Amino acid sequence: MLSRFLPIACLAISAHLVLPNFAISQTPKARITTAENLSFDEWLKRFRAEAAATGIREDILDIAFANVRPVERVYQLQDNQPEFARGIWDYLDSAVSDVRVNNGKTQYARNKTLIDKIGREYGVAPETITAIWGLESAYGAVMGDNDTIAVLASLAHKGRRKDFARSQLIGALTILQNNYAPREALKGSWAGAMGHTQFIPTTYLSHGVDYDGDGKRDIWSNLGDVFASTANYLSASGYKPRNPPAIEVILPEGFNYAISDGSVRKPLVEWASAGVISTNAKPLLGNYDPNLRGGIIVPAGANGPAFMVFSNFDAILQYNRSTSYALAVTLLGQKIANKGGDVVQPWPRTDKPLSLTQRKQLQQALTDKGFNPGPVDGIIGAGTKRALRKWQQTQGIPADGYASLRVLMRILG
Ligand SMILES: [Ca+2]
Repeated sequence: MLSRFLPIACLAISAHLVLPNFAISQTPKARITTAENLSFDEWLKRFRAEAAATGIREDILDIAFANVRPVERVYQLQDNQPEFARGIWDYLDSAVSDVRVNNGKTQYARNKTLIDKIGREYGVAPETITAIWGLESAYGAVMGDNDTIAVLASLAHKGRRKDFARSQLIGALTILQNNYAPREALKGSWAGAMGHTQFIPTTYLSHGVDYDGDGKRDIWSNLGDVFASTANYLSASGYKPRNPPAIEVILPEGFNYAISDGSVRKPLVEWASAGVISTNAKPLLGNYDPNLRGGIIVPAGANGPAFMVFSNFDAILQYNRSTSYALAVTLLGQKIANKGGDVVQPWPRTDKPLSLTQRKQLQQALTDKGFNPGPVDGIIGAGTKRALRKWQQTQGIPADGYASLRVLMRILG
């Protein structure tokens, strides 16, 4: 899964605080693996031959790799797993800060005609387009100025995700060969995400849009291309206009937390009759489509806020496979549009995040007890949470899948 790789590392380096965009379309599987012990120049020679075999022209390869040298720091960034995970409330504090909200309102007002028009054409709420723009690049302020070809070549030469980087590098070369962007424009994050939208090359190729029709898909400086590319990707991921991505809800006493992973989807009317109520001034029924199918998530466990998530939340997750990210886009968008966005129920801010060692201890304990959380790698992903829920059910405690110190103490006995 994508979430098992870079997003964790990126929390630590986040110049622009957001998890960069790793939501990608299916990437072609690399056909030829490269040897770890080749020098960069030997690797490049071999790679150029492979790229040529896929149809990339020699003159494009010459232009692409002129003066390209390996970028050593990408390997540290890639391997940087933080000692302490952040609580989602810390992430949201920065992702949905007053500064980002106010900048979002200013930027939306400044570009309202264009964003509204593109929103109508693609069927995406203007505030969702604006919020993604705000999270991906702080509204274009932080796009990264790494040379995309150089960082991708470095990651394709060595490291943990060579095949992924290699397919992105072929994508970047295809961008040049298709003349969608000039060589000097290909800049972005250390991991290959580019421009205002932080698209990786394969996403750019599959969903980038030349909105103004000048022949370029300019996600670095043309805001029409930027907004249309974002809206096009969301629309292709199943985004539907008029429905919210998520709303905060209060769960009834005795709620079965085993289904609080968002996977059980029911019509809103059924949740309402089961006692789920809205936290804002709008009651659940009468303000939303009663047949809208939603699922429940509790990102910080049973002692934190609960949200009902809808298909538009899933579409945002295609952009970046992180619940925190999708929630941030939702709340930031609601605030930009003056449609709420304040979380009413308190986050468990006194919970200390588990250290890397403690996260591994938890996974090891779940493994030892036969709950199969997957690899003991300190990354609390879907597998660990599923295993934790199963163990919690055997203990008769809320099966919220939330990895807290309390739960660790209990499982260690
Ligand atoms: Ca264009």
